[in-house]
Amino acid sequence: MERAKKPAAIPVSPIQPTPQVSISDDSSRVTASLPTGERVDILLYGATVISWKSANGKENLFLSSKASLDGSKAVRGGIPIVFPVFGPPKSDHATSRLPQHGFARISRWEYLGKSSSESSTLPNSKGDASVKLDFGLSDSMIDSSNWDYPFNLTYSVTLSQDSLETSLVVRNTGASNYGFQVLFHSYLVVDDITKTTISGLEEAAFVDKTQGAKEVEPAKKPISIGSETDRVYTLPSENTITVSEQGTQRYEITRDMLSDVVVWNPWVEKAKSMADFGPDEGYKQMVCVEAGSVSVWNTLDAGETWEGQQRIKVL
Ligand code: TA6
Repeated sequence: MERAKKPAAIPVSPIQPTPQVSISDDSSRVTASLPTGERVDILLYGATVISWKSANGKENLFLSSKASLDGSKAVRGGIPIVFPVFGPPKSDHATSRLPQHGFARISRWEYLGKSSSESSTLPNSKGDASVKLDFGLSDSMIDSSNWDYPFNLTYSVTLSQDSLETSLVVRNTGASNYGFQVLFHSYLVVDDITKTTISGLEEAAFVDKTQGAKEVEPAKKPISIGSETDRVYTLPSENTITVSEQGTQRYEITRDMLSDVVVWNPWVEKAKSMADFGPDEGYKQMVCVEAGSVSVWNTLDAGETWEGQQRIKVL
């Protein structure tokens, strides 16, 4: 017999799909994906992002076909972390015994965990819109014979539906101050470098490393690339950088506390000269647009903290 007054069913919202995070069986890499299909892969070696795919499966980061992914050397591609020195070590400085671009990209970081955004309650929501992965590196984890300044780094990678954010927190855990440089060495995929332009730098002076670090006045026009290009632009973090192809915007890079932007393409000869750069023609499908703070030494007093961040949005 039916009960006279059966209580109404309790409305239960459908379980929202959530981001998935996994660690490889050999504990060498962390993978995160959103319910909508975006995905990021990060090696614990160097906390190097080696792949960032949009929901349609399109790869946004260039990774050399000859890149070492076994921890034997810095990864040629993705987003290597440059810290505490950019470029060759400076002879008269605390970084003088470090390798080019410092130790962060060639150290094994630890995975600290994940956090995801609140599930969207909007109708037809596709679940969590982002996931943040944290990684840590400290002086106890490196060979301090070449850098004996106590530090603690926390590197965060946030995957959202239309962007990837990387941020670095630097803590001086020692008793004396020191200076550091930092940069996210992002290798972006393009279809054809000869049809690519970079805007947002028109008003910025730059140092041209292909001309012996010559200081060059602002070009007053978007950058196009037709030869080896290796430039350090200095401009306020508020300026957005846009990478376009055949007039269509492809990436937008915004920055916080990172007042330099390096633009690099090795072109034919330099690409061939790098044993881990492949294929030889690969320079046609990539451009490095690197947000950093490298034209000054960022000084941290004992106990102080510094944070810098970039966001690469796919347009
Ligand atoms: O960011 C540009 C740059 O400093 C270039 O001068 C070139 O050396 C590039 O980095 C790659 O450096 P790497 O040490 O990874 O070979």
